[in-house]
Amino acid sequence: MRALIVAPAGESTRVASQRLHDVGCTEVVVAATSDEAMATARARRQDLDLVLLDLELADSDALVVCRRLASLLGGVPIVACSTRATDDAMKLAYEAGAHDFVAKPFADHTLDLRARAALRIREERVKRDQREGRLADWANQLERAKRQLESAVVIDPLTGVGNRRHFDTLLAAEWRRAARVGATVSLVLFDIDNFHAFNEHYGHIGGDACLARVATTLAHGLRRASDVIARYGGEEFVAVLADTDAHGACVVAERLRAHVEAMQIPHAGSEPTKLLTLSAGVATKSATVDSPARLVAAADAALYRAKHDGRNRCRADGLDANRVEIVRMPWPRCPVVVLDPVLVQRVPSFLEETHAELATLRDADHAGLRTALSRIERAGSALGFEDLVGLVTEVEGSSGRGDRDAVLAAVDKLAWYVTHVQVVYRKTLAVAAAD
Ligand code: GH3
Ligand code: MG
Ligand code: MG
Repeated sequence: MRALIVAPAGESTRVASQRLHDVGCTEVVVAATSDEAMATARARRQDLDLVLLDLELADSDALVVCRRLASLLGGVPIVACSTRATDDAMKLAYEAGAHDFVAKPFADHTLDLRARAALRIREERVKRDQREGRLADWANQLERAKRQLESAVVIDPLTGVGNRRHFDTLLAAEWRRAARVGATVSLVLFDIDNFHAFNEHYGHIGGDACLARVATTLAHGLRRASDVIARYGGEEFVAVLADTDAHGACVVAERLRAHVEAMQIPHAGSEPTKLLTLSAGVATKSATVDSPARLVAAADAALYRAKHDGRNRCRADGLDANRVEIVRMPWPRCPVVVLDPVLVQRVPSFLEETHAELATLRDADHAGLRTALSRIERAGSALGFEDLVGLVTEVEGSSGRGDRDAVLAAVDKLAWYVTHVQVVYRKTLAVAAAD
């Protein structure tokens, strides 16, 4: 234990120093002036356990020094001492941050007992801080492990793109969003051609490396932030294309097919190109009248046709993909927010709850509005919807001014945002391209 005595040099200070030694302080530093005291406290703030402060410092106001020491040293107890042990003096010392007060001259054992009690408190505080530090470390480690686990649940480890489970959740979420806004969802199923023969010829390790390369090419070939690629299973991949019609989906499918062919990965067992290629099946359904299962089945049937027609080509449900003209489609100007895939379970319910809550807010009073808005802002910011802050502020500002029309317009704007926002669950790809 280490102590700092702030007191003018003299007999009383020498006695105090001896008593602090006697109660277990292995080191006692004496500072005779306030500057010296602050300098020592700053230099030794990590290893001081007790301060004895004489309130009759000659060079400055001891209560000011007491306050500064208390704020600098945090949990280190300060025992004030003075020859003027009046109620007022004690009250002022406690208010300035002192932990205890001892009258001077020190009566037999008084200082020893008080110093011992203060050191015990200090010891308890140090132990408590260490316990809390350990708990905080555990909590951080747990949080990290939880994130890794959540990520492992949705990311395919071989290819780095989303896995089948992620695809299922994502399609359900996108379907619900598309149903809200009356949009279509397109799906492209890709299947590598003759991959069984590839494995037989180049071995499974070569096959695995090839799958990772194809996944990277497919993921990088997507241009809209809202398009997502996932591993559907084995050597099959799937792209979910939001707000994309059948023509647009065929254009994307054909572009990705061509990208994979352009990689020129040798495939001895694949006729006639002798290159690794893939086939694609495209389907588009309206979210208001169809179902995700029927969308997948239609894409699967189209993929079967692509294989049947000779592989290395795209076929679309109800369309001849080879005759599709490339037309410029206006991209609906929905806000896009890119979020971590681990949030895929939480975000849709947040958006739906907020959508429902906003519908009830048109008749709410100022207080009701504030409560609901602060919940929306807090929950939205925690998930990563940064635009919500500005939109909520706009409603609050209008409400504060008592401008009813502006409040309704701002609530409508907020409702439009949560209805239309396009959430993309994507991690930055870190898949190394293997040779
Ligand atoms: P098709 O052109 O008709 O699609 O022929 P295919 O041989 O690709 O089709 P099939 O579905 O019969 O075979 C898929 C093969 O993909 C089976 C297996 O050898 C291979 N495969 C599936 N998953 C993996 C994987 O994770 N790693 C490797 N290396 N190969 C895989
Ligand atoms: Mg297959
Ligand atoms: Mg195949």
